[in-house]
Amino acid sequence: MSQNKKSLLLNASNMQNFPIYPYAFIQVPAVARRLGIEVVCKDLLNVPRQRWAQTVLDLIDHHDPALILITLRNTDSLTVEDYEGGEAQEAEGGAYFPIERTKELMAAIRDVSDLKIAVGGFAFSLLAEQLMHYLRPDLGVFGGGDAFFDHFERVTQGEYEDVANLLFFQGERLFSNSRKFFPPLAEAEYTPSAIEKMMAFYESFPSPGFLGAPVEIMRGCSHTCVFCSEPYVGGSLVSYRDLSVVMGDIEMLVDHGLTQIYIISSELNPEGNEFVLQLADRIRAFNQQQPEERKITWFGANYLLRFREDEYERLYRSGFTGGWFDITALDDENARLMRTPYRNKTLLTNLKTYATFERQRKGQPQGGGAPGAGAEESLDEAGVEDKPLRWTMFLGNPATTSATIRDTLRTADREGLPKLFEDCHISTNMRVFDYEEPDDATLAASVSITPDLERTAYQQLLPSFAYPPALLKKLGSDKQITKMFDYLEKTYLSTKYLETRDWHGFIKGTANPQSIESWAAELLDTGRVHVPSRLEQIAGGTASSPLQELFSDGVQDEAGNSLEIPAQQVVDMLLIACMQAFPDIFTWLGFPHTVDKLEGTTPYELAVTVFSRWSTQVDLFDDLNEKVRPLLGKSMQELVEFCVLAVLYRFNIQIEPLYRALFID
Ligand code: B12
Ligand code: SF4
Repeated sequence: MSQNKKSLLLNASNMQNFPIYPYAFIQVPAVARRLGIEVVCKDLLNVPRQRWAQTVLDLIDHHDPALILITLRNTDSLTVEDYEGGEAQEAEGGAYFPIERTKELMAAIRDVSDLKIAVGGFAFSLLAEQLMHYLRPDLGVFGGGDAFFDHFERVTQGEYEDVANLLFFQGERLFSNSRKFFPPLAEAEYTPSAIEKMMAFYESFPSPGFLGAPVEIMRGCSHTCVFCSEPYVGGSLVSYRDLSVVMGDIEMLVDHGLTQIYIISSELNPEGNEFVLQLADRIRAFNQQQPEERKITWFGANYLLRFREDEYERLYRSGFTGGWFDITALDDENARLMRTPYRNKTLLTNLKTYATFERQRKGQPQGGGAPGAGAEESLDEAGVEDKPLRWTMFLGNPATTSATIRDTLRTADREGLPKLFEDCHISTNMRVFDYEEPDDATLAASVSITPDLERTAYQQLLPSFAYPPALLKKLGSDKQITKMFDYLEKTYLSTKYLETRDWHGFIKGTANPQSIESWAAELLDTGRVHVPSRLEQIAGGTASSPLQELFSDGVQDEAGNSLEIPAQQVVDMLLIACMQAFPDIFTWLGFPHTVDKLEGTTPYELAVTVFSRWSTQVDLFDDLNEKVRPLLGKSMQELVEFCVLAVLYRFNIQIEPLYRALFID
């Protein structure tokens, strides 16, 4: 009797609001194909759950498989916002619980079939033993399925010994065979029919759509960052794929009209830049020989921030469109505890190189013209997106304390980083898993979320998030941590806060036309102010109509122009005149007292000044009032108060007692 060499591969772990064609649907059949085994793939995302059993039955009737395979890609989304807050409640199809969906799929299969079920995939591998008990499949496969398919015939006959990476039950006892990390496939992974199926999937899921065809170039990572499970699942030895094979897969994709490639690896450069630069050169050489519609662009999942400017040029000239990098903090102690491969000595230079290069690429000011000028291809071919220049940090990690943040803010400011980035994103917490052996403090600071979206004590099979224990103690709740990081990322780590200034709202909330007119008149009387004609107009009442307009209900003037700029001009004018009239008061406050100083100050510098003397805004204003009362009349006292508020608002300084330790040792 000839051996049945077919199996079904199902996926119930896709994400409703972020569907991707699982790369396992390309890789698993490719590994099996070498041994003459056919794998038929089916993603269940667009099949209603009540029809899963029937769908499986139809597939079994049609294909007569020997085994049913399931891929479990993600344990959860790793993002707490997907489980808490309004959006989670309203998520189409419910919040994202792929382990639960996979359990439901197991039950649906068991309802209609006695075939053995084998579960594998990244998430399964991460929690293999626990998931064997929870899902109760017949077999589990850790990591690569190479040995599983090498011994497919034996496995289907129930002979499991010596099959690397296999987990199975005998009675109630769970056996877990020795583990082996397999390198990426040495042969082509794609076939024309696999490509067609992938594109049919994206046709049925237009949003967010096709992000690029995945092509693996290397596997494993030699680093051990605490927040990352990739070395645990992929191994600590980096194995490289032959670039000719990689290019073969890419060419096949291009032949099918797919020119957008998603390069798969743990990092593009875990052991140095040379390999990925060689890939860039190969792609560039390929692109040079292609007509426009066949030139490829490629995105690299993650990369370590270790490229020189000329190396970035080499990458981007080949159609590279970027990737992510994972920094925890600008603090070596935190980096050491989180085991990241970054230390400030080189990280700061590399961050600046990155920011400078990106700014040039986007044609923003900051040295030089567009890089690559005179090069054979313009970098613009890589597609210069109009997104803000952003950096990200895993600052909400278990090792973070107030001191970590203080060092990070101080270093960022000293190095001028906030001015280089238009945005910053800080992860406020970290997904916890048992394999990392979290300490008691981390476990006590962890929350797990049930499928009913209730919080419960830590259980790693549920989406589980640890907030920094030291910050929880200091700030009192995870909400406060989120609020604080949101504030820091906008104000002290990027220029984002500038976009959120609302000067029209500010002036309406802190002054009125009469007060402004009398301030202007009194300022002129001091004789110490270099008077802009507009201030004279305001003082003389001739500007009263535009001034009245600022305080009307609308946000636009009669001609339909925004009132934001006129509002800011009036505030600036009053502030500058006030600094000229009463420089001693500004000096006493430690605030800038000239235009140059105002423009040269950073939010961080001002925050340090403020927090070195006051912990609340009330304290600051009490002291200020005491200082100015004997010196100035009522109206000028109010003006000074208005100007101090304007300076605090301009730099987005929030004088919260809890934030003091982030600036002052
Ligand atoms: C590229 C990538 C993306 C890209 C995908 C682009 C694309 N076109 O495919 C994008 C950015 C879209 C993405 C999105 C997400 N991703 Co992602 N992604 C990756 C990355 C870097 C590679 C994924 C990949 O394709 N790997 C190759 C595949 C095939 O590996 P695999 O699934 O493990 O399968 C192998 C084996 O397990 C085996 N196998 C698989 N199944 C089975 C079954 C059987 C029976 C057998 C025998 C064998 C077997 O065969 C494969 C070859 O060895 C990984 C990290 C990494 N380096 O792996 C993260 C990773 C998988 N992503 C992750 C996450 C969390 C997500 C998101 C949930 C993020 C989010 N909040 O939106 C979404 C999920 C989207 C979705 N619908 O599933 C996490 C999952 C961690 C976890 N604990 O669950 C990872 C591990 C990143 C990380 N370090 O945390 N991702
Ligand atoms: S270097 Fe990257 S892939 Fe490697 S462990 Fe750290 S985060 Fe994970």
